[in-house]
Order: sequence, then structure tokens, then C-alpha cells
Amino acid sequence: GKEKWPVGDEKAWKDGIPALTTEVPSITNSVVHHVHTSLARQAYNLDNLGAYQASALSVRDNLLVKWNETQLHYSRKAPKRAYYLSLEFLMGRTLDNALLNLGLKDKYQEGIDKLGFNLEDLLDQERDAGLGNGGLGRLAACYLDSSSSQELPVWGYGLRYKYGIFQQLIAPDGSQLEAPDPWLEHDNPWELPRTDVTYQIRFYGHAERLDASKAIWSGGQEVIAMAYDTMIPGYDTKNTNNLRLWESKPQRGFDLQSFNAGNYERAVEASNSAEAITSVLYPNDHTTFGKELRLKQQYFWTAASLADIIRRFKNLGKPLSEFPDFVAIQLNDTHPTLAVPELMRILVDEEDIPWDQAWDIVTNTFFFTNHTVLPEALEKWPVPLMTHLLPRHMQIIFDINLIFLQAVERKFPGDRERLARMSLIEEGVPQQVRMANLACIGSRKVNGVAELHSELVRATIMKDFVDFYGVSKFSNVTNGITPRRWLDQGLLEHVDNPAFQKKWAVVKQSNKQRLAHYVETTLGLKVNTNAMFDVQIKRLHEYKRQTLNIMGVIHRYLTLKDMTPEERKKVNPKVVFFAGKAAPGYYIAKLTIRLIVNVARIINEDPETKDLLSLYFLPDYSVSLAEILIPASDISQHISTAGTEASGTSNMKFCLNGGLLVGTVDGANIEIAEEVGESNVFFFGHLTPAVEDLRYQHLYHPVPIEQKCPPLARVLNEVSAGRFGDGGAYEPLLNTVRQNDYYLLTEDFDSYIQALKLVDEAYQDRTEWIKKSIKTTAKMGKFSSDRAIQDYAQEYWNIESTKVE
Ligand code: HBZ
Repeated sequence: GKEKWPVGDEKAWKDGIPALTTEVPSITNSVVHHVHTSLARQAYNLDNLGAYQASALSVRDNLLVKWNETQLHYSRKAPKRAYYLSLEFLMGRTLDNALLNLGLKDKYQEGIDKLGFNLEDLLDQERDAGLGNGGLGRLAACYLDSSSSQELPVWGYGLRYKYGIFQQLIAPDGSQLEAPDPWLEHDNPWELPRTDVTYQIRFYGHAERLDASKAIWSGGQEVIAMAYDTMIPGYDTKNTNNLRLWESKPQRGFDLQSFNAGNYERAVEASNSAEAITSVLYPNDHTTFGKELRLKQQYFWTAASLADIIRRFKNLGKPLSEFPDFVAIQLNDTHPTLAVPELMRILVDEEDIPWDQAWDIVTNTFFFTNHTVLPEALEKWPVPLMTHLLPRHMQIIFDINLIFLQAVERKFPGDRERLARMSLIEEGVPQQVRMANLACIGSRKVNGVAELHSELVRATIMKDFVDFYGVSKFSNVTNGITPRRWLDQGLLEHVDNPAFQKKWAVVKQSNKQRLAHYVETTLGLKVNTNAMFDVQIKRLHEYKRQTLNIMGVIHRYLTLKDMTPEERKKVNPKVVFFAGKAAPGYYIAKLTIRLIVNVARIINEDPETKDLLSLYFLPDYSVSLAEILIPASDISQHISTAGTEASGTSNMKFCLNGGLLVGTVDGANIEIAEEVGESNVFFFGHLTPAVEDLRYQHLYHPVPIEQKCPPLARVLNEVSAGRFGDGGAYEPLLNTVRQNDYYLLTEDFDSYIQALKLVDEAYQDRTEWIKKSIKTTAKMGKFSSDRAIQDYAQEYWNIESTKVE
């Protein structure tokens, strides 16, 4: 039936909705309009930054019209919705991607040109939204793009950090320095502050039990969560989803009583501690530090998001028993696990729902994605800290645990060790809450992010839970990436067409020149664009083995030095690029950066070899830098110790851009090889099942490195001897290899060097190489995040596409 118009004259309202600016005249009008009325500037005093801002505001107007329509449409249709809870959304820049998705890039180019500016220069003015550490955060961003593109009713929920991932600088001695990332310094045109969407979030206080399951939580400190909305355009669709990020604010500006009494410091103390919650992204990936502020972030965000989701659900006028029919919530790693006890608290304490019924609602609402099996990365929180900060949640966790362990006991009577392993509480001083166990038992399904990883989840960290629940609760969704941001050239099936091959090579060459131009303007260094480009870009971590790569580079350098000039003439030139940040407290990772930088300084200056081998460490890796590096690669390295990299997603981006992989049999490398053909991937190294035995041997039957792997021993000795500067400085790093070599460099070095030799040989036949490259790109369809998000929508969330007409 026809709805009644809510207020005033319908026609006046409808006529007032801004038309989309899809033609050049309306585009220039809208940009000029924003220059005058939003920026209060004119053609006389407009720089690139101002022109960027006006252009962004103009594009934003288009997005907002669609965003509004989408939200109204979803409210009317009331489909089941999914929510993606992630502490990280590594969005990068927005303008270029928005223009691409809106199909307006050419038109804006023309319009901006008419106004006397260059679109590419304006795009470069935008700061990256770096609200994430690495793969996990970028995955969340790709999934939002795909949700809109697939017209699925999905919202993201996260935190609006004032400072994103730190900016990386390189000190004169080659080591990493960190500086804050003030990404909000200039106005952010892509966010809408929602001063009217706020929730009060409690911390500390006390919980008073009323009966066996219910309690009242009161006292403590209350902080306000305020929403900021970001529009997520889809490709070639009206559907424009929302990313809602929370900012923390003090309850009242400051404590007026203390202020009036002249105690100004005290007056702003509480307000400062409230604001601190969303001040900065924690820069640690794969380790937890048990810091109170981090736990505060996690609760603040999950509580605000749940309150918002429940309020929206209640607008439907349905009973809470139907909550799971209208809401699915995906937990991106264990970071949002407090949503499990928080939803229990709301249902039991505030909505008066019996415990068992509440648990039923909870366990049909949540889904949990695991991103790592590394034991040191599994989140645990000290019980005393949680009791202090969230007393009611700690009670609820103990209650959940008691009931759960009773069920385990019934299924496996008398198995004390099993109970100890499966408990939500790890015994010790202090006791700790195991967040992965809580996320698992609070969720409908648990998934890993690539076939091998999901198998390892079932076989290792979740083994007892598989025994208890059955295997069907534990499955796989192989990660994906959005082809919109990560594909820079069209794919085709003209593999054998020489004209097409030539074009392909031309595109790759111009991408190399773009990268070379970037290196020249940022570092002042000239790059040989006739060389093979070999790239490793990712967070610095021992398990990712950047150390293996730099040892391989040194080995190549030493080999070149050993050659006669005649022999060198036969060598194909190669340029090696590294980029990536190390967690500020990760000493060994930082030392690896320092080694790479100092090796680069020596070999790039060596007249005998510099035309054949050069090395660059590009500082301050980001989404935007990845967009320059990835399309320029011939080869990229994904060389984690087998079984340690859950999936990897940059491997997919490189292949999509026609770069070939050098990799271990790990993560999504395996599935990529299945798609593109094993002859198009350069695999090396031991397989996952061998790793445990090798580590055991290292511990109990160590063999000196000189015996086990002489070429690697020689490399280590050259570093020790100071060939690349202060040798002593690198001893702690070298010792990780010489001593127990946990990540098995000594075991994989020979086959690694062999694989790189095969790469060199394959690159000699350029036509064959180009064919491999084309074929690789063409076969990457599986790794689209559109497929991945449809997997989640169908197999997990049970939601359907809801097209905005
Ligand atoms: O998630 C990565 C995995 O290492 C990678 O293999 C996978 O492809 C990707 C997407 O599934 N994990 C991360 O990026 N993890 C983090 O960044 C992280 C951040 C904060 C933490 C823990 C991990 O507390």
C-alpha cells in the first residue's frame, strides 16, 4: 500500500533532493558551489588541497543521495541484516574508489580539467584512512566494498581512532622510527558526525546478583559513544551501505565542581580518560599486551554497536526471541568477543529473558572468524583486570563457563584434562579469560580464512571443540579481495595473441615506471625499470620471514661478486623492494628493517653489481603505496614457514595484477596455485606436516649451521663481520637463525635459492613469462571478495541481496 507522506508538502520535499551530478556541467557547478559555500574560497585562492576537498564534497553529495535511499529501502523492506564487527577497517583513500564505483571517473576528470586542475594530483592530496594494521583490517574494507556491490544489507561497526597506524620513518642508522598519524588534521569529507546517535557506556562499578542468573550493574564511570557514518559505495549499483565508527566523549564537558573550586587538572581528568579510549589504534599485530585501554576499546565498541543494533531491531516491533531471524553478527577475530557476554547481560539483566533462552539467542546470532593459529597471538585477558573493568561481564563469563563445562563433563565423563583445555578460564597467576574459546562457544559457526588454515583450526586450536560440537560448526571461507581497488588492468583470454601480449607488457612497464617515479620523488633514487621487479610488502614478522628474503638478496650479491665480468653479462638485472611496518615493541622485526636498509646502502653503491642487483626499503607502507607497488611487480614473495600464514591476501592482489608468486605451500598460496596452475607458481620449502618434527630436531638434536646450510652460514658470517655496517648490531637477529631457528630458515634456504633460480630462468623467455602472467590474472576469479561475501551471506548469515531500485 502507499505510505502516507510523513511531513509537509511531498512534492516540495521530493523536488528538493539533489540530482546526481553525472554530466560535466553539473559536476563543475557542484565543485564550484562547494569551493564557495563549504570552503569559503574562490578560484583566486584555491590550491590542490582545496580543489580536492571541493571535489570530494561534490562526490559525497552523490553518495549521500544513494546512501539515504538505501537506508530508507532497508528500513521499509526489513530484511535480515548482517553486521561486521571489526576493530580495524584499513580503508585507504576514498575519492578514486568512489568515482570508479559510481562510474564517474571520466566525467570528473573532464570537469576538474575544465576548472584548471588535474584529477590525479587531487587524488594524491587525500590522506589514507589507516585504521588497521594489515591483512585483517584490509579484509574488512574489501568486504564492505563487496557487500555494497552485491547489494547485501550489511553494516560495518568499528572505532573512529583519532590516530591511525603510526607513520614509519627511517632513522639515519636505518632503524624504524614511529610518528603519529594525524589523518583527521584536515576535515574528513567522507564522514558524517551523528551528534544525535549516542549511547552511554559504563565501566567499573559493581555487579549485584539478584538471583541465580540475573544481576544489576551500576556505579563506575560512564562514557559517551557518538556515531560517525561513512558511506560505502557499491560498484555499478545504488546500494550504498554504512560503516559506523564510534568516538568516545566525556559525559559532560568537564567536572564543573572541581573547575569552580579551582582544581583545573582534576576537572579535565575524567574528560581526558574518556577521550583516550578512541585516541589511537594499537599497532600490534599477532601479540597481545593485556593493556587496560585496549580492553576498554573492545568493550566500548562492542557495547555501543550492540546497543545500536538492538535499537534498530526493536523498531521492527518484533519480540527478542526473533532477534537471530533479523540479525547476524560476524566477529572479526576475537577482538569483539565481549559482545557475547554483553548480549547476555542485556537479555538477562535488562530484558528479563531467562538465561537458557538468552543463550539460545546469542548462539544463533554470532559467527566467529579466526585469523591465526600462532599460539602467542591468541587473545587472553587477566581475570583481575576484567573483574575490575567489567564486573558483570566477568560474572557472566564464569556462569557461561560453569554450564558449558558441565555439558562437556556429561559428554566426556572424568576427562579432567579436557575440561582444563576447554575452560574459558586458563588457570595460573593470574587466571586468564581465553577469548577464542568464548567466541567459539558463543557462536553459531567458526571459520578459518583459507582451506589449509581452516583445517589447522580444526586440528589444533579448536580440536576439543570439534570433538564436542561435531565438525560441521567449523568450516572455511577463503579470503577475497575487491577487484575494484586491486585490479589495474583488464583481463582477457587472448593469451596467445602477440598483439595482446605486447599490450600486456606495455602496461606492466608503465606500472614499473610509475613506481620508479614514486621512488625518485620520495627517496631521490633512480630505479632500473628494465630489471625484474621482486616485491615483498607486509607487516614485519619472524613468521613471514623477511629475514629469509634479505639473506637471499645477500647470497645473490655474494654470488655476483664471485663471478667474472663475462659471467655477469649473462645475468638478468633484478630490483628487490621491501616495505612494511614493525610493531614498535618488536625488537627482532625492527632489526630486520635496519639490516635491509643497510644492505641496500652497500649493494646499491657497488659499481660491479649495482646494474644487476639493487634493493629498496620503501618507508611508510600503506594501502596507497600498495596500489603503486603491486601492479609493478613481476614477482612477489609470500614465504612464511608452512602452516603459519592463515591466508595472505596481498598474494591475491599481486596475481590479479599479473605478478607471479614465489611462495611456500601455505595459506591461500595453495588455492591460488590450484587455480592458476602449479607451473605458474614458484613453490619451495618444507610442508606443514614436517614443521613440528623439524622444530623438535632443532631443540633436541641441533646441527651447526655451517654443516646444515653452508651458503646461509656464509651470509650470516658476512653480516657478522660488518660487511653491511656494524656487524655486532645484528647478532640478536642472526642468533634467531643460528640458535633454535624456530621459523626454519636453515631448512628452507637451499630450496628458496633454487626457486629464485627457476624464476630467473623462466624470466629469460619473455613471451612465455607474459603468457604466465596473463593466465595468472585470468584465473583469479575465485579470490574476489564478492565470492567470499556471498559465502558468508549464504552459508553463515542467511541474508539476501536487497536491491535499491
Ligand atoms: O589476517 C591476517 C593474517 O595474518 C593473514 O594471513 C590473513 O590473510 C589476514 C586476513 O584474514 N591477520 C592480521 O592481519 N592480524 C592483525 O592485523 C591483528 C591485529 C591486531 C591483533 C591481532 C592481529 O590484536
